[in-house]
Order: sequence, then C-alpha cells, then structure tokens
Amino acid sequence: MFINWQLRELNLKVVYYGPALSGKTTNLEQIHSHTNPKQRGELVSLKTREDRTLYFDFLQLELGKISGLSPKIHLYTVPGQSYYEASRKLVLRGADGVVFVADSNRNRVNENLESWENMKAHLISLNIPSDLPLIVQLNKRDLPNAMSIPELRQNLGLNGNPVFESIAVQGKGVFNTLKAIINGVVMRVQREMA
Ligand SMILES: Nc1nc2c(ncn2[C@@H]2O[C@H](COP(=O)(O)OP(=O)(O)OP(=O)(O)O)[C@@H](O)[C@H]2O)c(=O)[nH]1
Ligand SMILES: [Mg+2]
Repeated sequence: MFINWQLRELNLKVVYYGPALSGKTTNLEQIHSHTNPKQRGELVSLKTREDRTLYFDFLQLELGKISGLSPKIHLYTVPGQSYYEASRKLVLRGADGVVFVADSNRNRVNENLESWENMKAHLISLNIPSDLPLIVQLNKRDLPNAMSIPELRQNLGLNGNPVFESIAVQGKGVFNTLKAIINGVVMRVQREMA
C-alpha cells in the first residue's frame, strides 16, 4: 500500500500468482476488455515470442473514493514458467492481496502444489503478513478431467481460504474473483486506517 497524500491517492497492489499456463494473463485480459476504459489503464504485457509472460502483466483500475482517497488498484501477474523464480519474487514484493490461479487439469496437480509452496515461501521471506487477503481461483472448469474443489483443497492443504471457480477464457468467474480480492484488500486497509 502506498498513499500519495498530495494527490490523495491510495495505491494497492494485487498479484495473480500460480503455475505456468494456469490462466493468470487471461484473467487480466478479460478484466481489461470488460471494464470501462475510463476506469482502467492499458494492459501492459511483457511476453515471450510464444505468448508466455516474460516478466509480468500490469493493469491499473480506479475505484470510487474510500475515506476521501481515490484508490488505484494495480493488478500484476507473475510469469509461471519455473525458471522465472526471481521475477516472481520481485513481482510479489509489496502485495496487498494475492489471487492464486490454480489449474483444474488433473495432470497439473504437482505444478499447482509446487507453485503454492513456492508462493508461501516467498511471502514469508518478503515479510508479508500472514493475514494477507488471499483468494484461490480454480480455473479451467471446462476441462473434462477437471479435479473437484475438495480435491484441490486437499492437494494444497487449504483450510479457510475462499475458492472461486472460473473459466477465465470465457470470462466466467473472473469478476467474482476480482471483487472478492478487492473487497478483502479494501477491508483490511480500512481496518488499518481506522
Ligand atoms: N480450457 C481453458 N483454457 C484456458 C482457460 N483460461 C485460460 N486458458 C488457456 O490457457 C492458456 C494459458 O493461459 P495464460 O493466461 O497465458 O496463462 P498464464 O498463467 O498467464 O501462463 P504464464 O504466463 O506462462 O505463467 C491459454 O491458451 C489460454 O487460452 C480456461 O478457463 N479454460
Ligand atoms: Mg501469463
């Protein structure tokens, strides 16, 4: 969180984290194409030639005023491919909220778990508090071999974390997830500022 008192701007950072090809960039593309251009900036995507995220994607959203401040939500995705470890940690730095995008594909169980463990380790080493709002999105619900939510919960060892189902490529569940994470982040900020 960063407050620019002169401009009365509240800057909040939300990071979409998860294994390679789980649909993180697709979430931002859907948000970008279904949001009023007056309330969002351009989608900045740094991609490889194969259309994979190289460093991050970035999209800025503007919300209505909170406590006299104009909130700006900065959405980022991390690159999921395993060799971009350092970039993932860098992008996660200073996060106010995280959406973990898991892949429903049964064959990606190990990748989901590895990415989840890797994220938790980064959060600890970046000193990000454990009450960080964290939403899990179970994406690609359209796949015929999709695992169930209880299976995912067991796989990742999830207890209370909310899980949202999505088919990001069709835009389904994308805004439910976004609203939930923004809600969590804004509520936490309001508690801190009270
Ligand atoms: N079947 C299906 N495919 C999806 C869904 N969401 C995304 N995809 C596809 O999955 C592929 C990867 O999507 P991306 O959004 O680029 O994945 P990513 O998580 O950003 O991948 P990295 O940048 O490599 O980490 C693309 O071909 C998408 O069209 C979905 O809900 N269902
Ligand atoms: Mg990507």
